[in-house]
Amino acid sequence: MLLQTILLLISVAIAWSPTNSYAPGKVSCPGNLLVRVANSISPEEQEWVDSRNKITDEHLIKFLDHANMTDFDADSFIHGNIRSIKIGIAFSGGGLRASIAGSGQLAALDNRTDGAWEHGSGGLLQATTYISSLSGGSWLVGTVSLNNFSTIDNVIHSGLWDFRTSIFSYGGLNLVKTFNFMSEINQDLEDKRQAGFETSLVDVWARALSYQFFKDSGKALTWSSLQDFDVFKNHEMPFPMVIANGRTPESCIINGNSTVFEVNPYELGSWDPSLYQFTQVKYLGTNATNGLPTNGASCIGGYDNAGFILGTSSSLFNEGLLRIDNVTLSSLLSAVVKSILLSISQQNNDVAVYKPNPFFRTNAGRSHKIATNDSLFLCDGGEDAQNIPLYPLIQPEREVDVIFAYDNSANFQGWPNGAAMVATFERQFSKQGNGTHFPYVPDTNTFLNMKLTAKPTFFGCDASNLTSLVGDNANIYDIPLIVYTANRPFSTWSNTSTFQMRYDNEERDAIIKNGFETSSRMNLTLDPEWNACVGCAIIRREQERQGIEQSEQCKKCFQRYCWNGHLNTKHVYADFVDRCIQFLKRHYKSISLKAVQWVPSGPLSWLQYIYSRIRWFF
Ligand SMILES: *[C@@H]1O[C@H](CO)[C@@H](O)[C@H](O)[C@H]1NC(C)=O
Ligand SMILES: *[C@@H]1O[C@H](CO)[C@@H](O)[C@H](O)[C@H]1NC(C)=O
Ligand SMILES: *[C@@H]1O[C@H](CO)[C@@H](O)[C@H](O)[C@H]1NC(C)=O
Ligand SMILES: *[C@@H]1O[C@H](CO)[C@@H](O)[C@H](O)[C@H]1NC(C)=O
Ligand SMILES: *[C@@H]1O[C@H](CO)[C@@H](O)[C@H](O)[C@H]1NC(C)=O
Ligand SMILES: *[C@@H]1O[C@H](CO)[C@@H](O)[C@H](O)[C@H]1NC(C)=O
Ligand SMILES: *[C@@H]1O[C@H](CO)[C@@H](O)[C@H](O)[C@H]1NC(C)=O
Ligand SMILES: *[C@@H]1O[C@H](CO)[C@@H](O)[C@H](O)[C@H]1NC(C)=O
Ligand SMILES: *[C@@H]1O[C@H](CO)[C@@H](O)[C@H](O)[C@H]1NC(C)=O
Ligand SMILES: *[C@@H]1O[C@H](CO)[C@@H](O)[C@H](O)[C@H]1NC(C)=O
Ligand SMILES: CC(=O)N[C@H]1CO[C@H](CO)[C@@H](O)[C@@H]1O
Repeated sequence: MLLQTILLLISVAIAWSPTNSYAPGKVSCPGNLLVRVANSISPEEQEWVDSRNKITDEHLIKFLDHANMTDFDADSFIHGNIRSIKIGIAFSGGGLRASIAGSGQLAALDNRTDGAWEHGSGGLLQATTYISSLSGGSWLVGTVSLNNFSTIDNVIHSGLWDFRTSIFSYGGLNLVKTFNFMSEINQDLEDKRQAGFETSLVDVWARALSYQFFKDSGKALTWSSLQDFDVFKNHEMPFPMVIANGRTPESCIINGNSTVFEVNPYELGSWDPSLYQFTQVKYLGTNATNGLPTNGASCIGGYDNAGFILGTSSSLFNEGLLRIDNVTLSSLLSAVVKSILLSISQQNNDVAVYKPNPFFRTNAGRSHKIATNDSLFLCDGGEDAQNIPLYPLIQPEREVDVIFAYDNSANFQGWPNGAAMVATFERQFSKQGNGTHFPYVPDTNTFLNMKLTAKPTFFGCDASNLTSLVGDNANIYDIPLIVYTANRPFSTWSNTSTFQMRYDNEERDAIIKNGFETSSRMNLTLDPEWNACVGCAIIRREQERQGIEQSEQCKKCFQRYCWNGHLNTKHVYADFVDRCIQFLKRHYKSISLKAVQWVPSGPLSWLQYIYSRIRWFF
């Protein structure tokens, strides 16, 4: 009994920072180098995915059986495959809007959600191998993953995700609560400094965020602790990843040439030629040269605080902390705030400083810029315009067959216009593309004009049309098919501002419901065959690899959902439509699906009719 208790305590301790606080502390080093070249997935990931495949195979059979596909036998197809089908899901950035809308989209794929099996795509999440996220999307994936792969319902009911007061004014008018919050953050930063580490604004941001996303504020919760969660060890959840952008020290410009980083439960690093290295995320903070602890330095644990990783991916927002209103702060409080602000390094407010740099003097990258500085600088994963985290999912080493890309960006009146897809498409042709491939997508005007954001759209439907993208060595069947779904108003205006940090519970729940409806074709009412079409997308690459002809049903689905390669690059009559909508909104405060199907009759209804025609222009 005692032994069991001790073992339990040890196993709990592994999951947390060795100091049981925000400060990193000494741990013993692993037997191997801390870095490796990015020419494959890590052995740990490989082993994990091999086991996960067995589980996703079985769930996928259940999902496909239930999808009511004609002329298709899921069991013999999946068991007869050369390799397991791998599904990836990506959640875009876009602040709390992206987290909240994304959570509804995710809930519709999660078989544990009420109604998802009956009128959503329940079970798809259970059949998924990878789930990637950035910025606001990472708050969603981070919350779910690090709370024991919780359901969205549980997250909401456990009291997390309370956005009634903004994180920038946590505690609201309750000065005692606010004071405690500020003092605790101040103490956490002090702890980290005392342990010998630099702090930046992202540390404050990381700590603040954690109060909304983790139980007991996740002070000592590490990102790598995912490795120790039973749900992860038993391969019962998808493999979570978050994205950040690297900044070469001498430039602050983030563009197609910047280095894209991913953080997964085992590693942090980049596939890009400018780094082409991964380091073990558990030992961040260790002084190392080319992956070897410098002068026999001991290794460090706890630097990879979970909030710190999410804060890095969403560093764009930490500027908000500097806008804390001096006037309304009591003098006591402002003393604490000042002490926090004075204690952080003032260089670049949107940049997370990782010092020591885990890649110091590594030399596999083509450009050695990142490896020569003693600090590694990372910032918001969406700052390079690739606001959907597709990058880890299109790495050929991961062999992903289909990606469900959820776009909750704000490009046009708070709605997405496919710009994130275009950015990822273009990047494959740059030096940094390094052998990644992404199907053809049109320009953003076409996205709007052809209503590719109005309902889910498939890209790269025929691998045979992609030969011009790949060189001689690459395999067209390794380019994933993309199922793109954009944020859309079904039952509520879900295009709230990216910087809105306060939501009351009704607004939050309405956007979650709308997200469910977005990813389920309005609970399957707009297309009762939707799950069959999803099934057709999932099995497409494997069918192509085996030379199997699509069923008539799948052909029809593809006619319905695939981008047909046509362009319509004209500017929409944005101004006109906008003015109409403003006018209509004054008369109709609420919107509903009725507006889409409205038959004109009675006074004012012609307005609704016009509205139903034009709103799908967006
Ligand atoms: C299954 O699909 C067929 C034809 O596609 C349709 O007639 C039938 O109603 C569907 N069944 C269910 C339960 O959706
Ligand atoms: C769609 O399903 C979800 C989950 O069951 C539910 O919350 C929502 O109210 C449904 N929407 C409609 C329009 O029925
Ligand atoms: C989802 O849950 C239902 C029961 O609620 C079960 O019959 C089905 O097999 C599950 N599907 C998957 C893919 O796990
Ligand atoms: C995590 O979830 C599993 C079910 O998925 C449950 O059996 C386990 O007790 C949970 N663990 C904690 C620490 O909540
Ligand atoms: C690392 O980058 C920072 C920020 O650009 C710069 O101030 C510093 O001098 C660099 N250090 C080295 C050793 O190059
Ligand atoms: C990327 O770098 C190359 C040269 O190294 C330059 O020609 C190109 O314009 C850069 N791309 C962007 C988007 O800045
Ligand atoms: C890492 O090395 C630097 C410079 O040698 C030193 O100042 C710092 O204390 C070291 N940190 C740890 C955790 O050993
Ligand atoms: C708050 O006050 C300090 C000094 O009084 C000033 O330096 C700082 O810029 C102010 N911050 C804001 C957000 O106004
Ligand atoms: C939401 O969308 C509507 C219609 O596109 C637009 O009129 C409104 O301004 C948008 N709201 C925000 C906050 O962007
Ligand atoms: C693929 O190419 C064929 C023949 O060129 C064309 O008919 C078809 O529309 C293309 N499919 C897509 C999805 O672009
Ligand atoms: C497929 C491909 O081009 N991979 C390259 C990615 O970048 C590294 C580092 O420059 C090269 O070694 C790989 O060959």
